[in-house]
Amino acid sequence: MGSNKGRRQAALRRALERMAGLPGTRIVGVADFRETDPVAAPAGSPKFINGAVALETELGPRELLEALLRIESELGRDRSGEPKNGPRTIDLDLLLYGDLVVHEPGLELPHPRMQEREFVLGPLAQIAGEVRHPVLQATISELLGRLQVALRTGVA
Ligand code: PH2
Ligand code: MG
Ligand code: MG
Repeated sequence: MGSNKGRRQAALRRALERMAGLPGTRIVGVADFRETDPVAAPAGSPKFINGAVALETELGPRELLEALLRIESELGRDRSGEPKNGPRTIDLDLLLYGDLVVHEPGLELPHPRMQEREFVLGPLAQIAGEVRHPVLQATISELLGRLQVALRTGVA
């Protein structure tokens, strides 16, 4: 979850409430919100608040993705005219869905860039550190450790 426009914390909290209200869905983990510097975003973009949430759900991956996109628009996200990675009131990305590997238009699982992004792996490691990435075959904590070394040594 991320927000870098408007009332960022409030948007994340409202998104959590909406996710908890989805049919057949409950929240089983919520990472602390944290402020992060924008990555791969237009110059001068405001800082983000990022978080991560673990859900148990009876919704399939497509249904869940559609539900997340619907929550984004209900919370006021307007994608029309939004530059690529431009400021957004709320961004809800599906990172993992169990061990599922999917490459379909509009749905990629695991999220193809999650291992390159500290703002993703940091919160995710807090709630799912021992979960294994089904393609990279490393835990989220291991991926975070590797990324931090790469960022420190300038290899990334
Ligand atoms: N999301 C992006 C691009 N860059 N940077 C941070 N810090 N946090 C994000 O959530 C984020 C980003 C695309 O969705
Ligand atoms: Mg998104
Ligand atoms: Mg995103």
